[in-house]
Amino acid sequence: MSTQTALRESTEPHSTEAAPWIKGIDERLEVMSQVPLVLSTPVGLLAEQRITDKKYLFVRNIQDLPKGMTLEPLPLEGWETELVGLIRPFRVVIRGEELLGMEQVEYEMILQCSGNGRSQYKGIPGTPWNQGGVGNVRFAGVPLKAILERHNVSVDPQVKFVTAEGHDLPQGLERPDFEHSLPIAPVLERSIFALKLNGEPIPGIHGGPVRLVTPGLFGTMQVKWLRRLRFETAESPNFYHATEYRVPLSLLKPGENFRFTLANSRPTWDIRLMSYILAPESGAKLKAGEVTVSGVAYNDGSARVESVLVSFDRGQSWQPAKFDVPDSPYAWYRWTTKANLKPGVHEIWSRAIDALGRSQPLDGSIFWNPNGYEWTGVFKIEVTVR
Ligand SMILES: Nc1nc2c(c(=O)[nH]1)N[C@H]1C(S)=C(S)[C@@H](COP(=O)(O)O)O[C@H]1N2
Ligand SMILES: [Mo]
Repeated sequence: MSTQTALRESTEPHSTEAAPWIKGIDERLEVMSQVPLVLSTPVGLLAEQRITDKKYLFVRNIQDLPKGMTLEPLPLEGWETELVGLIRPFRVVIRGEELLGMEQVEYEMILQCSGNGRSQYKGIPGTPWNQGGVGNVRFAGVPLKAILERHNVSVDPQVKFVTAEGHDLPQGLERPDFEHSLPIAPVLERSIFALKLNGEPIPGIHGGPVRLVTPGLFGTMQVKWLRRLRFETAESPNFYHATEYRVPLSLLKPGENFRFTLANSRPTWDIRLMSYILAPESGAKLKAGEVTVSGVAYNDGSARVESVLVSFDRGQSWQPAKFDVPDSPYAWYRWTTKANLKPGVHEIWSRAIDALGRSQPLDGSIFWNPNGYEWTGVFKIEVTVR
């Protein structure tokens, strides 16, 4: 067995033995793994509010931080994050307390695991995400740029990536530690040392007291329990960055073998265009007549979502949904539409299109990739009308 295979298996497994429920989290969240903790949100719960409450927000740990297994905040006092690498001075320590006195910015934004929707690609190992690895939240904190300025840090022009590490450690010695490299441009433009989630100190389970947050990027890039940032010329060769959480640059056939290299693949950085039907839920039984269908849509924030189309006849015809444009480009758009449904079984599909002409493929499997990331296919539910 190659090392690579051994490592791949180590990320799947997930123990399902009972562990104490985290106090305050809604008990309808589905446990996908106990160790490390992975909780998925039934999508119907997301329909209730524009901002996803912490009690409904999905949890995706690759590594647990023992003291972070709580919905309560962790103390900011004494928390330190170091900056190292190709910077001058060559090592700078940022203390939690100093961040409180600095100007804060807030982003309403999508938090979404890049493995969300994985179970729709057929036959892929790994956490079998349905569609519950997503939420729309507000993260607030201090821009990294302001922190660099305050400490008179100069970043070498050769720096292309910032690699972020958390205080969490791998579950076993045979496993590598989790980290990710982010491109320097969005990091300097919009990354924050986030201190707050939805207006309150970030809960331990969501990466408090300090999390590196960069709106527009997938969840895995939002490194929790921030311990260190490395300013580097190259992407990290770390397993979670160089093999996992990557997609091929070319389209593959489902099941095709692929050996990831840094050159033939890219990290799951930018959030993919998506739409969801949140109500009714798939499997619902409805009364014949007028039915209201509602959901959300979003992309990476680089262009407006221009339309959300809904089909009741498996894509033969589409009707435009009404939607609100959020103030933040990184937040989700909430949409709604109505239709008259006759008795029978109906599929309802939703599809977003953005200002860059990007759209959700009718068959999402055309983006099949070995680890099943970045599902971007048309969202489909089935309902029974009586
Ligand atoms: N330090 C650290 N950061 C992490 C992780 C982790 O295991 N350790 N999991 C990542 C993944 S894969 C996702 S999808 C998001 C999930 O964020 P949440 O648990 O707050 O919902 O956190 C990311 N940041
Ligand atoms: Mo993730």
